[in-house]
Amino acid sequence: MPFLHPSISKSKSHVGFRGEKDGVCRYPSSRSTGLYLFVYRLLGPASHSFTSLSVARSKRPFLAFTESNAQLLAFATRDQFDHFTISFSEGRLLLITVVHTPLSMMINMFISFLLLALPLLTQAAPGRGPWGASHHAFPGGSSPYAPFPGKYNATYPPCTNATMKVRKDFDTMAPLERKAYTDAIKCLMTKPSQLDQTLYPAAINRYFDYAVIHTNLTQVVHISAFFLTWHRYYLHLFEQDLANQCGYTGAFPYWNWPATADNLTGSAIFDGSEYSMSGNGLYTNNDSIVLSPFFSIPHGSGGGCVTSGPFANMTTTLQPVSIDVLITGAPLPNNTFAKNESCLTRDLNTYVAKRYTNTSALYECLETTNMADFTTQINGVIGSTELGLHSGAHFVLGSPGSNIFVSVQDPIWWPLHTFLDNLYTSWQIRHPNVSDSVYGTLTANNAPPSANGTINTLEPGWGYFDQTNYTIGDLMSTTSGPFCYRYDVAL
Ligand SMILES: [Cu+2]
Repeated sequence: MPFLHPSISKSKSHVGFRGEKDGVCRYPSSRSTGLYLFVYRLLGPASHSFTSLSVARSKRPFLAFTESNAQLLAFATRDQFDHFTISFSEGRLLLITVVHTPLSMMINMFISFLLLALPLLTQAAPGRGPWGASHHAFPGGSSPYAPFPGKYNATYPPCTNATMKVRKDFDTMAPLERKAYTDAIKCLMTKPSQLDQTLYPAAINRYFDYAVIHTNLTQVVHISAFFLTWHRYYLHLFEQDLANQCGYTGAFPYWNWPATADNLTGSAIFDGSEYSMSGNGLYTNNDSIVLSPFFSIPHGSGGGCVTSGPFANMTTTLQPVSIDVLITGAPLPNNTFAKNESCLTRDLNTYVAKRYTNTSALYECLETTNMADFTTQINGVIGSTELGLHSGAHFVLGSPGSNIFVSVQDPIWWPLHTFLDNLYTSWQIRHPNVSDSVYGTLTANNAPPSANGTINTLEPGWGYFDQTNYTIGDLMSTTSGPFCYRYDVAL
């Protein structure tokens, strides 16, 4: 295989380059839309390994991969950079791909499979490499991946019982407090979007900015090491936004899945009154829901537009994205952020609620003793024939709430995920010795393959809502750093 000097070859759909000698490659993204950047080190004999790599960027740091043998070194989505510069020396077998059309999906998948096959075709790289655990692989500490200096939390006031907020079960909140919460969400839907409307036409207001940012990062922050802490901070940002933009200072509620599983539409959260989170969708005679060739579930009792409660006749804009995109690590389809207006739909599903989000499933999850088992109880195993607790809660809702990419459009998403955060928090309290565990890699379902996350891994950010360089470890305690809250009842 010939190895090229730093060079760039560009076609309509794909830009890739690889190099073996010192050099710099620069590629601007300013005139392109839908860009995804993947930086790979191809596995090969150690004598040909890189001695340095730096990625300059002007918007967000790339995810850092410092473990040896890491195949995917960096990955960035379109809103995380506006140009990048790669410089390397004594390098070999580096491949950078910039992807921005549907054709690219095939190319990138091909590259991923090639990478998986490479260790078999070449001598495996030894355990120690230039990206071995040490940060000293980046001389002078100039690496964008180096830990940021100083602890951010010096700037936060101490969290005391007096300042700690308490998050509550939606069904136990006073009706007027529930209505104040949904009023605040509706207020956020009247605030203008801050996103580029040419890139994100679906972002019709500030509320949908949250949905778009979540969609854009879905392939990094689910079924990955970031999942629990990224969502914890994302909830926190939304809670703060309800206060800052819309004056809501009440409790940030959760949807108690097992408590409502037996009687969804009879519970305060789904009864369709003005004090609820809106009720079921109108009944439509849908087919059963096929999750894989071996796994389908009966449809729920709705399926059509939501016509009751605070979110009656609400408009959604993002159409569902296939779960295959998450499973394969393919780029998001080009039309992901197109404005596809429709009514908010729900298909409340008692079968799923009783089967996957019942009380015994909850305690089975809480009693797991390590993060790997906890994660499996929450999310199940993609492609298997069971759902986890959290994935089950999403499938209680029907579309769009069941779609991992675009579920944020249904406002019930916030209480749903707040309960997941309660579950995470309660598990941490029950298992203090492993409460700071991290499980998973830096890409959803490890596609494309990536390194394991650690407490020192930088979070991928929350779009424009927050650019702070938090590590996973920074977001593990609900009573330190940026957080100061607890739940009314520990599970
Ligand atoms: Cu999510």
